[in-house]
Amino acid sequence: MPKALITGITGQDGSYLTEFLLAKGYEVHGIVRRSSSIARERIDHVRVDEHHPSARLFLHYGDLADSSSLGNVLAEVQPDEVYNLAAQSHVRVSFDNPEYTADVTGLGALRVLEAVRRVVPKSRFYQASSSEMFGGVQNEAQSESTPFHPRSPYAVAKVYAYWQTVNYREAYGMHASNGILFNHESPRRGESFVTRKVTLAAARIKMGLQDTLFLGNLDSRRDWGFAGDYVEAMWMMLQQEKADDFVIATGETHSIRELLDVAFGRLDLDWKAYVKIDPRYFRPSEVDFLLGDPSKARKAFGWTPKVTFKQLIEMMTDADLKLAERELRAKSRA
Ligand code: NAP
Ligand code: F7E
Repeated sequence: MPKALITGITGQDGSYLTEFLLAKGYEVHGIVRRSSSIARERIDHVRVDEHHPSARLFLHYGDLADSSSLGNVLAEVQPDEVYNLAAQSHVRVSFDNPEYTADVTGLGALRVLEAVRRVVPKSRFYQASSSEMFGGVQNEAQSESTPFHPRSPYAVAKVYAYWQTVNYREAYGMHASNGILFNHESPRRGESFVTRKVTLAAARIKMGLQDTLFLGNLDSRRDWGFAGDYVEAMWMMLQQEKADDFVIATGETHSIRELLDVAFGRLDLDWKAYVKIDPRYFRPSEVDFLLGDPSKARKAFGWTPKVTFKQLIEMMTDADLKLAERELRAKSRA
């Protein structure tokens, strides 16, 4: 049975990748942080007692800031594939916590690479690289050959991790690949990212639980896809004979205004009546335009996205409406 180790297993992508790999017959191991509250709700539905003979999902304490924990878990698990998804992943927050972001998102990837090289050098390695690395590029589709111009501490840290991954491939012959993923979302997206913030607010407004939505820049454009489609691309990359770097995107770009149209429109609401601008959500330097060209991945291993932008935002809005209905019921019982 193939074994995979996932850092960031409790995050949006970690949870979809876990489901995907379990369905493919893998034994899945995840690194989790020790935190004061147990935040594992995204993977609770696939967890069974680890002592049960049929168990195929195992969690280990570790941290990307702690190399010894990474080496110890790799030595114990001996994975065939390592997916490095852990990061301080919020761009706005990275301006407030730049050093921490550099440590976890940048150096953290180096720590995982170095532990893999020392302990399990034959393992295949996936680095969660990001379209934020393109940053300042304007009005043209971004591919693997587009130069990077990072515009946040987060993006700078991801560029560092990207090049470490390339260097470990070239210097040590490791099977190490970068997936340069454009924004991908789902009903499990963190509530402070803009898609989820919008779909949750639209649903709560519909149920009378909220009357205003404060946002920042409504003019930026993103290439938004569905996280469930994108984790399949991560796995496909590691099945290639030769490691390489691939852009994963839909090839379509939409503004925050279009996002608002679809989410509020789904609930027969006009967002202009509820949205207010709060400059606190502006970023010191913004990425105005992202549009990915995924043709290299399509040609190499046939990956294409299945869920469209409209289907994605409607799926998220419908899921958040259920949550808002539950919240209203709980309130009326109290
Ligand atoms: P996410 O939901 O924010 O999940 C981040 C994960 O990293 C969580 O499991 C978190 O654990 C873990 N983590 C944070 N700091 C850690 C540390 N010091 N040690 C160990 N684990 C730590 O992110 P996501 O959206 O799933 O994204 C997955 C990866 O892809 C990230 O690296 C992100 O930067 C990158 N990426 C995301 C997108 C996107 O649009 N979603 C696009 C391109 C690249 P806790 O649960 O304990 O907080
Ligand atoms: O912002 C604008 C904001 O925080 C998208 C991460 O997963 O994808 C994500 O980074 C846009 C920006 O995602 C609000 O200014 C307006 O232009 O949802 P976001 P992001 O910064 O693109 C990349 C690919 C990653 O790698 C990251 O890990 O929306 N915006 N008003 C807002 N954004 C937020 N969060 N909140 C607002 O109120």
